[in-house]
Amino acid sequence: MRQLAATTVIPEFASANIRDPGAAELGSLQLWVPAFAGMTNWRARLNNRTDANHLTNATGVFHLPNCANPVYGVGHIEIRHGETPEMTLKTGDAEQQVLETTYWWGVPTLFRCPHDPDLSACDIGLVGIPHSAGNGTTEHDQHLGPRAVRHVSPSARRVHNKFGLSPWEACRINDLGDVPLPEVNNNEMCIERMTDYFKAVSAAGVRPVSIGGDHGITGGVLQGLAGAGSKLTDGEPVALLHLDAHTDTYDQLDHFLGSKKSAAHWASYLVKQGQVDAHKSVQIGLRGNTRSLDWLQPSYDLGYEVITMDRYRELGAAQCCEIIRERIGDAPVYITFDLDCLDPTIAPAVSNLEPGCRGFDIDQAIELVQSVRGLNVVGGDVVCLMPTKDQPNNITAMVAAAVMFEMISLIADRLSTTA
Ligand SMILES: [Mn+2]
Repeated sequence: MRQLAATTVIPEFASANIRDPGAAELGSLQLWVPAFAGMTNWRARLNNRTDANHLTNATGVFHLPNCANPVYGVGHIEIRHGETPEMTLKTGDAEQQVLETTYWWGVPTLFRCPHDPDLSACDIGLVGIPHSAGNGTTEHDQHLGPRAVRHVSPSARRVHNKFGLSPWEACRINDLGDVPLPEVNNNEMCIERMTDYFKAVSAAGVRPVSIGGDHGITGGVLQGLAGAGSKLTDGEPVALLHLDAHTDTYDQLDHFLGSKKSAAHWASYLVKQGQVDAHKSVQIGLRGNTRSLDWLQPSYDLGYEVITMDRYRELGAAQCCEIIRERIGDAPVYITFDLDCLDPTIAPAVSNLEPGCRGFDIDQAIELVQSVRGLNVVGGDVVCLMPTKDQPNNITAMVAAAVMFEMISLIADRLSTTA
């Protein structure tokens, strides 16, 4: 959140935005001012005017159509020929700004972005995928994840200090809403619905950051987003940066508790179908569920680079980041973040807790996510949040929002530097 003083002077205003009134007695002047979250209007006046009449003319109220999004408010003001166009812009609503950053105030959207399902209206689309049937026979309530993150994300950080970036100002970012999944308990139908949805997202060139949902959603998302016919990846499979306690390549199981394209299978079938290039992909943080000693074999067979939690500790973070970047190269990257890669002390409300071996702390996980900075990140998801385990303080939902913010910032950073 950019802090605004009660009065903000915008010096470049003078040269950039004046239309010289020329011979006319009155000319007009347009204001283009960045809109910040919390701003509903701006008041402007000309500093050098003293008489009341002129002041009346020179005071405009600029209604910003959209508070949380990086649009520009447009105002109009009359100016006399020859007048010094130095302006003072006053923020009318410091109190409004306080309200906008309290999570419990207002109608909750993801990061308080505008809810707009129009795919032509954004560069980055935030999407809820309320799905549990890919793993839900044992772990219900992952479908409540999007609602839980909408609840807390207005209080998430607004700027990325390390990148020196406000993603909301750098890109058009909207909450597209939820993928409609009326066949709630029919996993295969839901996966098809997701695929159709993300085909449209890809065709629009929108880069999605989703909140699940069990990990089965990644199958639905990437069937739509990547591979043959994809506009977003130029027909290519994606390189996957996959942070997880589990391999999700359970090829030895024909189905997982009745689900075929399940939370345990997506990382396998996407490779076989050509939406993921395992030879450019990395699975990292694996530490469970080790019921057999050959638990990693399917991932090796598929061609993944596999970095277990033990190997991560052996190699160290810097070398792991190097392996990731080298492996991905200039391929389109998709980041999938299973919250169970984090230690349960940090993310207690996940579907499949793995307490037997320490997981990542938040700095370690975010360092790995940031390792793809500058690469062609086409999207990401955060999965396996179980809000019903997240009482009393919503900490896992807040962590999920923090990871989403990293993905949003990576994409905004790339788009604003390559634009
Ligand atoms: Mn997973």
